[in-house]
Amino acid sequence: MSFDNRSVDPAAQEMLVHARDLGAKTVWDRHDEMQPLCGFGDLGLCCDVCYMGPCRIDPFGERSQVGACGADAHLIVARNLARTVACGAAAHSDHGREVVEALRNATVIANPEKLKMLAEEWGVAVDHRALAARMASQFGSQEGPLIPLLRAPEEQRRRWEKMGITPRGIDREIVELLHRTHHGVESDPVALLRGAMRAALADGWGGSMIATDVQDVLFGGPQAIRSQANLGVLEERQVNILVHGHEPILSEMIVAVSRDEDLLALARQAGAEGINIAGICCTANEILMRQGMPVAGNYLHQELALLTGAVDLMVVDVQCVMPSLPQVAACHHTKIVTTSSKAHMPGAEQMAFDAHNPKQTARAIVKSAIEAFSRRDPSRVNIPRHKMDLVAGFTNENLPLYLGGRFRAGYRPLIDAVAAGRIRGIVGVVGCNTPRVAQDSNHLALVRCLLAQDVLVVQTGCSAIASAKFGLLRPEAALEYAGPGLQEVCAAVGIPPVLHVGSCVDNSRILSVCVALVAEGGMGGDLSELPIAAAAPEAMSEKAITIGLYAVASGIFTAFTPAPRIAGSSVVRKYLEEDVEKETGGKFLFASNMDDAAKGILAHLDAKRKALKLAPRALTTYVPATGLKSLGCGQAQKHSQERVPEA
Ligand code: MSK
Repeated sequence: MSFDNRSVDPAAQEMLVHARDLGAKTVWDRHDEMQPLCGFGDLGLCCDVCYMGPCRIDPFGERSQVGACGADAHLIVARNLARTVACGAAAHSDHGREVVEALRNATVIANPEKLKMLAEEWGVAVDHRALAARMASQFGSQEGPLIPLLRAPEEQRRRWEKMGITPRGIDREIVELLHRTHHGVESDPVALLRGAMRAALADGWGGSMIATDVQDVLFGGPQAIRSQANLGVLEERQVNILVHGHEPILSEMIVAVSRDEDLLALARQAGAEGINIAGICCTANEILMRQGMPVAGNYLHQELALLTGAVDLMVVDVQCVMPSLPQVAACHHTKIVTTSSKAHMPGAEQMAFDAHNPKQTARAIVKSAIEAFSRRDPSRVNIPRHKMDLVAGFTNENLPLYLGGRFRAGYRPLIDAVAAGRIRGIVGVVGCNTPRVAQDSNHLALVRCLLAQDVLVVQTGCSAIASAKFGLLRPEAALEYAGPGLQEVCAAVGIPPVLHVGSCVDNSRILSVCVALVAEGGMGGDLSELPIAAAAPEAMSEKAITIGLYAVASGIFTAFTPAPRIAGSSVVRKYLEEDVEKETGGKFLFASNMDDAAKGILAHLDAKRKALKLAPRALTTYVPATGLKSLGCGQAQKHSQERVPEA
């Protein structure tokens, strides 16, 4: 049996065969067992907001068209979506709160220059405790506007003011949105969607942006760095520790103590040649960006990594961690360790993270992994050999240097390349994996298609890991995949055609790049005028939906697949795909396949170029979006695969 409809990654396909041989169930098996998925839920038409229900609206119009309280399909769909957005914003923002707390307690600051820059911006003394206190105040602020919001172009802020969606405080917007979805409060679906945008903006320009800034202060600003990705980074003869989740506070410390001489000696005593730390999901991205630590995989790799039998311990904190991990780990000797007081897991060992003494917790975790290594059965180890070189570590702060060199540092070279048509536009491709689509297939199809059309791609999260596994983060990828204009730019400055800018909270770095492009001049007055777009080709988590919504609220055209559960409401869909553009300048494209996503994005970039009166053609070739198929960009659909669940 072939598993190529589950993943296009050969390492994953190999491990899925191994999982079958071991009799282990993975997310794909469980997803298949869930078929058929609930049709009402999928359309967003099931309402469990109050306890008269759950009510459901018949999409065929044969039974009741309103719930017991009188809520119609549009209100029910909008309310469900709003609750999703509130949860996504809460997750990111609570991450921000945790790292602000860590900043307050910090004894070492890795990046004093950024601390100084932020202290100036936030109007406090150059002292990490003062900055942490001011940042913490943003969560409970009642009046606003949020301080980082002032980074947005004036025109963008004017739009938000006019719509009444300027975030006042991070917690306030999340709480108010949840209140408005309570039974019998907000009954206007469009007003609710605007409220959801307010909470999403509090995430993107608030919680997430604060998280990124604080992490840079605490652990250092990333620089371009080489590493490797995929399951082949696991080491047969070393103690393998996988870090998984999102907050880098403990994982940074685990990386540091794994170099302690006494722990290395302990590992040698146990028969290991060393200690290998690798990551999954966004924790992987955090320690990759700053330390160059290898990436074992993205979201759908978390169970597969355990099945190798080579992972001695997986330590998790919050978000995107499957509750199935202890059952999968039980196939081998692998320990699962939880560390957050917010995320316990039956079957895992809890080693509570002591914020005042993270080193002690990190050392205890490494010792536990060494102990587990001594119980590893080498005859049952099965590590796929697949791994790929990559370059990561780009940020809005270091890009000007890479683009212009020390003597011409700035965004002007990038703007000039866009203006001349060598670069057709810039697209942020972000987000998760989902078992609804063959793993990585949509990411790769879309990214390769955009590169061929001279589009510079910036990536975060599991999407960046997908590209990493397939070699798109190597500078040489420009020669292999980019159109002639983009190729020329990448060769001149020595960057890959796909820039990895970090984890999910680091989508704020993409916003900051856009702000810098507007500030540099010559490309319009707000984000909606730039030839830019965003895409989430394999969206899975609630955070992805919140990110999509703050991108749209920030004026960015956003292709989103699979669509959130909104098909049950023509009103919600029309607002998000059409009407919102008049208000924020951005809108969604809910494309069902990557050809449509690519065509929509390219048509949007071309329209923005035309409005800005930029050069209508690239130096060598310029292909209108309609030429996609004839140029092989119709490959997008060939390579992306909607997964057909197995019977
Ligand atoms: S980890 S939110 S699966 S990108 Fe940030 Fe990946 Fe999506 Fe989680």
